Amino acid sequence: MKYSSITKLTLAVALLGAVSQAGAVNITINDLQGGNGTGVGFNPAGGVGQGGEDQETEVGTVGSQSWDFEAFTLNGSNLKVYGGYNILTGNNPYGVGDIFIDVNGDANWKPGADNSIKGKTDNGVFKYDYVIHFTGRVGTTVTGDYDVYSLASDKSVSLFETKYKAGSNPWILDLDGSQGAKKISSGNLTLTADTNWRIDADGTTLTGGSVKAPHYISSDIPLDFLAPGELKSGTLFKLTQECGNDSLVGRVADGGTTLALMGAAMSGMAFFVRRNRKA
Ligand SMILES: [Ca+2]
Ligand SMILES: [Ca+2]
Ligand SMILES: [Ca+2]
Repeated sequence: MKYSSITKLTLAVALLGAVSQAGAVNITINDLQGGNGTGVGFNPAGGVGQGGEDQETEVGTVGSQSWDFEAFTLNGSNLKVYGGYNILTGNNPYGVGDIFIDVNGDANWKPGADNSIKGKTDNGVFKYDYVIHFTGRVGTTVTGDYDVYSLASDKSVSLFETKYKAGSNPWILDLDGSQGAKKISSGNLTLTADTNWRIDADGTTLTGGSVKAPHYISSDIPLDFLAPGELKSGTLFKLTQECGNDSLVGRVADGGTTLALMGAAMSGMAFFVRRNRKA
């Protein structure tokens, strides 16, 4: 049976529609640090929403929207960060951390992996595989430009710790001390502000926004630097601030492989459509 170009195009568009509806998922999981920061609208017992991460900072810290990381979402192979904390300006006096990625399930991301606050540690402790490292850092601000490094899981990669919360460690890559970090990609992240109290994050709800302290939604962070097959169930993302006030953890759930494949299928279909337009 031979399809006409128009039929092929219709099929491709229908598939694109189906994929885009099913594609975006909130992958946030609980950071496993008990309790909650103290503040108006912050329940001492813990946060709300997916992973209990909304209206939540770590115990003993300031609980407020301006310190709250809220969610990681994944759409195909694009990662997004949601938070009341402004990644680009930071929140005086503490700037944003790097986004650490584990692709083989051996990262020691849970509290207790590194109990001390001694300034630096190394990736023999944490075993992350990649890091999205923000550049152009001046004081608490970053430009949104970032470089991506693949990381050796040993002492050849040095990491800065947070100042106050061991359970949120590590903070950022210590580039000067890291022969085992290899630059493989780069990009730029921008933010969109939403001042509504309640917003939708890919089918889940985030709260606490206002004109004074909005929700900041990052642009897509393409994960196409990962090797084929590395974006799958169990792949994990981790982010915090210099103080460690809020730790945000995302992990691709079971069925995530399907999600990633759908992302790949979507790219394939876009190519298919373009080819047919030329014909
Ligand atoms: Ca919030
Ligand atoms: Ca939070
Ligand atoms: Ca948290």
